[in-house]
Amino acid sequence: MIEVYTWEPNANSGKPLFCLSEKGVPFTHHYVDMGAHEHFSPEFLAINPDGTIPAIVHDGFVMTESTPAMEYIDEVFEGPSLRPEDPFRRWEMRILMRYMDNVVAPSLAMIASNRLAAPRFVGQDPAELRAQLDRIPLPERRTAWEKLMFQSTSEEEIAESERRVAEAIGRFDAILERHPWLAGEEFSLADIGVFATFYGLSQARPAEVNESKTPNLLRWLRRCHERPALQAAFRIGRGFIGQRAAEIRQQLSVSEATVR
Ligand SMILES: N[C@@H](CCC(=O)N[C@@H](CS)C(=O)NCC(=O)O)C(=O)O
Repeated sequence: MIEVYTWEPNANSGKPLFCLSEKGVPFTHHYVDMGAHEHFSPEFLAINPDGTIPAIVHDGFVMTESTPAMEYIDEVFEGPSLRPEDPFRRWEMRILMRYMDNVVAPSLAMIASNRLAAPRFVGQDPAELRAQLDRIPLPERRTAWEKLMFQSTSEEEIAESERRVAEAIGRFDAILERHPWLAGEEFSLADIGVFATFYGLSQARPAEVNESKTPNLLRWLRRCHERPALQAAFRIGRGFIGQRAAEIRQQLSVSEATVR
């Protein structure tokens, strides 16, 4: 039996959900409400002491890193293979997932959280904020939250994150000019890893991601959004990411797949 603890089908939480859906593997889903700080609750910390999501538990074996967890799922369960057979393509898949996890996703998260989360802390009691920080187990997450809570992210840091995201958009568009999917001719975990964070890019960054500047990336986004398994996975959760995904499909003229 496989149990998956995630927030909405978005970013790291989206990865195992998209992967399991693509493979057609049944699983038990537990919603962890990040807005209510449930990832720092004693119940969740007993599963993942780092207090990060997702967590995936297979027959008692706990996985807390979403990218290796996807490789595990692909290896252990039946269903279509999501890793290229060819060693070079598999290497490319892994390099792209690493680039996404280490460089691109943290940059996008920094930009989004400074825009959306940081303003919410203005005027709040500093002692209360410090108490909230004390509950965060990982020092790097604590530092990131401290910067948000006390608005101390520098303009240079934001600019560097913007530069990294712009570079990634160009890099992915160039790769997708050569083949339909990120690691070659077949859909793979690299597509899931990037799509989980990039699915809304044409809506969030229309000046950068559009028909004239990034035609290949846009075609790929449409191709991903068309996949019935990804559409189905967007329906997991409380609905607000699912609603957003539906709006993006409409904007991209992607039709709704038959409900499975
Ligand atoms: N390397 C981990 C990262 C997990 C992670 O950072 N998840 C975010 C949500 S996308 C999280 O739990 N953040 C908690 C926080 O910032 O407090 C993975 O890939 O699973």
